[in-house]
Amino acid sequence: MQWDIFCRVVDNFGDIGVCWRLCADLSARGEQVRLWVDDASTLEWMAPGALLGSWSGVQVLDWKLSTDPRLLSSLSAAAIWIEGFGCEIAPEFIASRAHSASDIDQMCTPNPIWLNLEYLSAQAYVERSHGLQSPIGHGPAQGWTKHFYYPGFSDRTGGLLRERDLPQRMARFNAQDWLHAQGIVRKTRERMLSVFCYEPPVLAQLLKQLATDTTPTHLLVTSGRSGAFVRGEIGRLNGLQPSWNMRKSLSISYLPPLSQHDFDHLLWACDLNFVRGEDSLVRALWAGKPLVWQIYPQDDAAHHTKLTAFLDMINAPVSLRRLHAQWNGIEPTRSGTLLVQDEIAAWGESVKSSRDRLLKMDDLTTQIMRFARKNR
Ligand code: TRH
Repeated sequence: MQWDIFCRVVDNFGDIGVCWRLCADLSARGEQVRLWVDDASTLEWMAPGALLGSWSGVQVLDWKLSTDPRLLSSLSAAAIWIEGFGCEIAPEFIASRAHSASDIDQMCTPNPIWLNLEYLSAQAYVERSHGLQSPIGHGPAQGWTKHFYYPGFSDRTGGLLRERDLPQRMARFNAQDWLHAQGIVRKTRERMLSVFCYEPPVLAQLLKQLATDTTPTHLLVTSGRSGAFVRGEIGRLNGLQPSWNMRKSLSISYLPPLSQHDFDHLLWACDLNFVRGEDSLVRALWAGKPLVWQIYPQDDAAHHTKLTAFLDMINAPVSLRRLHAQWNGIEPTRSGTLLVQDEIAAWGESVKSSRDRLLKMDDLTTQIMRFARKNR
């Protein structure tokens, strides 16, 4: 089938990250995908080759072209349209499809299945809203129907993105080799922590704890906002308390932007993963290692309820909930230990048992493809 997927990049990497992953997964299953995106620059490192057309089955197109009458008149009609995260398809694009076909053609080329792919949440409303219809009441597509499509963590949702070859990739993975290829040396007894975050208020507290811990720690800090914040906090600590890492228990490596494949490898190579947003959270679940999530903050603090729903879903132990409250600035900063070594194994168990349950569910791509076939 031919798919048109639409993505507008709001900020950060999540919108394009999820849309790209879906495109790549569909193409791996033999589908033909056009990705219309208003800012594709992130793909240069997230999916090397994507912009050059070297991913067979996926064509990346500038959003602006979705209003270009000449291009539109030459497009093959897609069976499915997917709007990523509430972005709205250009009226010109819709009109072109609605007006282009004569009545006879319309019979051969039915209206596209039109999905609005929503943000991931473990909250109860997701099950209620998944699959709801939204009839189009005006404009050239009047009479057509859009469906809300909710990813999620239960059988009554659209599921989670998970490529079919993920278990084989994980089985083949060798952490030591991968770290070595990145130029990272893991010292004996060293615990590896990945850091992908916004600006957690207790980061300096965590750094200080790790610097005095008897277990040596190596932080692998991702590029962009996370790297900038970690560097800033370290600069501040150096100024205030130059001897804060005197014991050298803490080592830090700053990573370049990684491809999505390598981002997975990072999570698989570490003993504990700090992740943020939604896509990296799902990848950290698949990694099956203890994880700490910095949720994307919303102005009305709606993310507090969303965070609790996730922690309930993974049946998080009390100590992990406490750390999440602090890492996300929901609870005021308290002095003391953030990472209690004895507790970390229990955090890993809650992630692993959730992963085992989630692996039994059909993944998002399988479910969308089934939905599309059923509704054609
Ligand atoms: O970047 P994010 O914070 O994205 C956020 C959230 O999705 C949020 O809900 C949304 O509203 C906001 O963007 C606009 O976190 P997320 O969702 O984990 O996406 C990160 C993506 O970046 C993910 O696909 C992994 C990828 N990535 C790499 O491929 N390489 C890297 O080096 C890094 C750091 C990330």
